[in-house]
Amino acid sequence: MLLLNTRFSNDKSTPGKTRGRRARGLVEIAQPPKRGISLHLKATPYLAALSLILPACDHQQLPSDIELSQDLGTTVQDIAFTSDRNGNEDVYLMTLVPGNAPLNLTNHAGRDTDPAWSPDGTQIAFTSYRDGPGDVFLMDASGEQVVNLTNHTAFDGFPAWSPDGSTIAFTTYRDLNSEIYLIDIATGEMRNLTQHDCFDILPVWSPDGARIAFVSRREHNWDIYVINIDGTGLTRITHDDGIDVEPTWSADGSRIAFASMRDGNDEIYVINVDGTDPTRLTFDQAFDGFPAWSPDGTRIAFTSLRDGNEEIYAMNPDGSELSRLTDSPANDRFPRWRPRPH
Ligand SMILES: [Ca+2]
Ligand SMILES: [Ca+2]
Ligand SMILES: [Ca+2]
Ligand SMILES: [Ca+2]
Repeated sequence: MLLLNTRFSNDKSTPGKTRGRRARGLVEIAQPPKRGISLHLKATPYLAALSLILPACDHQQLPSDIELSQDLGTTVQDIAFTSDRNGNEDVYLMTLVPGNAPLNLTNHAGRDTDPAWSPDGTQIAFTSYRDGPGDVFLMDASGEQVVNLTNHTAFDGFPAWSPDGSTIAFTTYRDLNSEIYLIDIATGEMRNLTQHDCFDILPVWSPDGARIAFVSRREHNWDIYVINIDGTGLTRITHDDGIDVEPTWSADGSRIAFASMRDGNDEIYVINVDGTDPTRLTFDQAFDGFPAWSPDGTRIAFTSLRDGNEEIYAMNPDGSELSRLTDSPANDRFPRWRPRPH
């Protein structure tokens, strides 16, 4: 789940400490940002009691002894992700072949997180706090040519790159409530897409570039919405009293995977873009969040605390064939698949 205003913890908190720290952050998401406090979204594990009895289901039971595996069952692809394994948050790149250690792309003392690939796989947009309360930066996939794209005193972050490569959508607090803005990379021209006085966060582009899915609390509950790029056609996708966040489109554009607490703890779900057939994919009492659908449509990567610290996993879009992709005592989160060259 998502939090604002919390710091990445370098200590290896007990689940109880983690729950308390992040629960405070979840409360803060509803509050206006305070001066000097950065806006940042965080995983919120264990908000439900750990003793919660999960509802019975006929879903395939996941194996309890998942081996570390970098065999995705598909073609080799790279994943950018966020980790604090070097002492502070940086954006890393892992190549999913055995023996390859993740490469630290940002390697900066400031917080660097939330990678988003350019559609040709040559650049990464990311959120960095190195210049203040959060800006969208660009860099080459090698970590070079770092540029501050937004350069504004208010928070700007959570970038998403348009499929045609021309535009980046991002979350911004410059209007004193969070909105989704679109910025033309070449000209710097910006447009407020959401224009609503409630929270609008976490944009992701549809594969055809025509729509953006995002998260809003405009109906007093966190839900997934879809809107056309011209600002028309706003549609609410999720209709559940639980917190529904972190959308990611399927490659064919027909479905959206997301994270939700609707069943009492953070789990990954998938739903048709018309709002029908919500289906739960993960069944673990630990935190599961930050889903990312692979460009070839065959896998969904996500973050989970099921092995005691945040690691990145991948599964089929029906929840089967789970594999773990990272093996570090640090927090590894926010996976984003590198697009394959066209
Ligand atoms: Ca850093
Ligand atoms: Ca808003
Ligand atoms: Ca879970
Ligand atoms: Ca880890």
